Amino acid sequence: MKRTTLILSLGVFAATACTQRPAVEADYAVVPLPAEIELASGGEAFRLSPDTRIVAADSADAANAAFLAEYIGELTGFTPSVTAIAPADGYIRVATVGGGAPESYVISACADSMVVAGSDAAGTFYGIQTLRKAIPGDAAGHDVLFAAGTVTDSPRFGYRGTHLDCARHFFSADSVKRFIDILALHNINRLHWHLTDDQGWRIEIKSRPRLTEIGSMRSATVIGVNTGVYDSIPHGGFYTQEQIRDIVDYAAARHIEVIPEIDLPGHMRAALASYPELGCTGGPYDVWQIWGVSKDVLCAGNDSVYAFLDDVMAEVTDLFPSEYIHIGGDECPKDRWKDCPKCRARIRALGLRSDAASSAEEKLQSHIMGHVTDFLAERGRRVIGWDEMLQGGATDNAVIMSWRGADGAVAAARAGHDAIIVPYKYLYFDFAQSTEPGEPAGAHWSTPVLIDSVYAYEPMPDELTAEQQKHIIGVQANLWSEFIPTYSHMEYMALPRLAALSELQWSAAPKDYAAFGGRLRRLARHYDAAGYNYAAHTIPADTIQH
Ligand code: TNX
Repeated sequence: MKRTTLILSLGVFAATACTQRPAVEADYAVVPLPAEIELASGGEAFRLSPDTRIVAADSADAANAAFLAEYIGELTGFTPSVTAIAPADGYIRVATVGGGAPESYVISACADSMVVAGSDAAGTFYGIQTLRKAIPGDAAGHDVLFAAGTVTDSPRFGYRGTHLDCARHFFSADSVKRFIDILALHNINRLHWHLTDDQGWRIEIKSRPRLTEIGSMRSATVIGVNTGVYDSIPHGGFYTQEQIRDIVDYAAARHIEVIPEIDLPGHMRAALASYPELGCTGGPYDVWQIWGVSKDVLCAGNDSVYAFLDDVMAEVTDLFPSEYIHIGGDECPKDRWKDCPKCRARIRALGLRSDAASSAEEKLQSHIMGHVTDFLAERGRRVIGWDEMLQGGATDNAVIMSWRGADGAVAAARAGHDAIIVPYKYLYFDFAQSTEPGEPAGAHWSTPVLIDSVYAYEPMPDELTAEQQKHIIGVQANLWSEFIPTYSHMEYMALPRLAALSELQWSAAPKDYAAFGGRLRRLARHYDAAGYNYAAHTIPADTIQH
């Protein structure tokens, strides 16, 4: 209520006190909703105009300030200059001041100036995102009035992820950068980059050139849901190591860590097509042209497979400085291992026996995952794996990504593992976003994921104790690409559901779908300004009588 009154009075101010240029009013209630917005009633607003300067004292602040200048330029048409010394008034100071929770910030506004103060460089960046989103998306040609007051904010979860599958369909390096910009707009700080799968290998590995020479190209793709009819159009592409370094840097500048996924020991058919000796039968294999779960997986009894994984991971860790490396572990049928003399011998040599909890083959999978985990641990990295990792027993330090529901996260947290919440019913954005006729299709094996159910989802399992809940380190949405062949379609699947995701990840406020709708409608003007492709019809309409 207080806010509404103030905005009305600002309106009067805008009409009476403005100079020649018309002004629009900023609104701090953005997506995701900041923890505290306190307006100074009666305080005069700060006016952002072409005369405004951005002040940054050092080079780290200047990097953040450059983003703010660019965002203001995109929205208003004028790009403020960045200076080291503050003028008497009419400036926005951007400063990382230390203290406070990680990634937190305070914005304060008064008539003379604004300050965006972060606890760390990421916090300052999120303050800038809030300031940016507070500006109406259709502010072109206008000054902007920021109500006097304070915004104090920090995130609920430290790991705020989105996954992008570039293996089933390849998206260009420029598209991936555009996607990273979208993540930044939503305060998302991890890109889980799915780079390898049965249908394509997308990361250049210099010591194993056939992975991209052969494995990055499939000669045709099945039409629809494994209909038996093929399009006879070759599909392929991969990221060179140079492109990958560039993407990692681009993301890091936006405080996003790129976590690569090399999915193993299943989902490896593109690698098997490149190096058939890595499979139990020796092939031949093709880069898969259909969807689903392939029975052909890496042979876990073959020493050269372990050497292969070491070689791949050596280059992966060289390219990606991320704290985590995702090593998959999902959907690995054991059919081939059961019949393979090398796998049988390895099971015997390791003394693996089936018991009530897991089969000998599941334990063999834990063995190969453990090998990679140890290799990565020696290089200071932690692994993330899909919740199937729990089946044969996961290594202590592994983070479990719970996709088949929240049960995997609950089991993981109880066993002392960190976990990330990604249940497909709520957070798989490759499912359609509405039930309307004509809704662009996505994955088909579950029901559509509607934005209101995403928003309403509470990610923290309440069956965990407070101590166990500390193991739930974050929340993520996944965008698989079997049925999403173009980047533009992918962007549409992501938006606006990423807005609801970002509220789960960032905000601890009680749910209020109507209020979220208002914030989302304003955010959608930013989508328009940036030219993003999004499902506008899923945004709740404004039902309040004005
Ligand atoms: C399940 S989630 C998969 C993916 C598919 C996805 C399609 C997971 C670990 N495995 O391989 O792409 O469903 O929705």
